[in-house]
Amino acid sequence: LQLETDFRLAFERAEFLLHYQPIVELKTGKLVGAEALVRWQHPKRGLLGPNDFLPVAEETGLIIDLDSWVLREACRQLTHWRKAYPALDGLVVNVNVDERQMASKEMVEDVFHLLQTHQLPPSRLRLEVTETVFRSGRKHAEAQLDSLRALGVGLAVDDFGTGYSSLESFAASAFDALKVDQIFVRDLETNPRHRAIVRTIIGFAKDLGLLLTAEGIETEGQRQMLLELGCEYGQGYLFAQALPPDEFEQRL
Ligand code: G
Ligand code: G
Ligand code: MN
Ligand code: NA
Repeated sequence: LQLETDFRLAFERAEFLLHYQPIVELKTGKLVGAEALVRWQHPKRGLLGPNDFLPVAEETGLIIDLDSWVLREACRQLTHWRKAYPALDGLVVNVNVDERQMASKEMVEDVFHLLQTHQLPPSRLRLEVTETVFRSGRKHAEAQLDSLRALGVGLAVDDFGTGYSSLESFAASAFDALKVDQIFVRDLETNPRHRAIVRTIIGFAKDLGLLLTAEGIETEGQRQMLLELGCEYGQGYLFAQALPPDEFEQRL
């Protein structure tokens, strides 16, 4: 409960911040994007990661306020980077969106206003959602996804392969990207079953014209194997962990 009280105050005290994990082209290592990952600079407990406070945020419903803040902050940061580094014109920032935020009435309008306010090309923003978005009702979720796609923002399925997705949800969905979950990447070189799954996901993404990013790449061997299998983009400790904005800038 203390954590819940602290969490409410954290907004006023501006204790949340975003770190950015580079997303690169696997073949060249070229930076193409970044995933925004939220952190909480807690006055007593130090720097907390999402696993420490997302459960509280979800239970209390404050996840909607948090995700709104994250979306706003990511757009502000991206706009700043675009002005300061013209070479970053094509950089895409990925933002994680909780299923409850996805379902909220204000979501589509918020995104629309942020894009307008910052004069951001919509394709520079990609929202990551897990397959649980469909849990609250397929019709509503699909309508929300369609509205967001109509704005021109990217939509990625996060942690792909671990949810209870039916392939049916891709038949007519607005998703334009997939993120292969790190559990399949971790032992790609030693587990032929995971390799088979990754190969299948890559073929699936290719056939449906979806952009594919592999997560959790930690070794050069994994990078090589993903390249051989035909995966174009990736993120992971091999390239960089999630970095504070100033450290991210140093890599530009
Ligand atoms: O940064 P880390 O790898 O610890 O993130 C752990 C989990 O927290 C990931 O599954 C990620 O999707 C989730 N997460 C990180 N930032 C956000 C955020 O801003 N909003 C939501 N809803 N989830 C986030
Ligand atoms: O949103 P998502 O569930 O994909 O969150 C990504 C999470 O994975 C973040 O918590 C991030 O810190 C973590 N992560 C990113 N790269 C690596 C990696 O190379 N190895 C491991 N073990 N975790 C990673
Ligand atoms: Mn993610
Ligand atoms: Na993921």
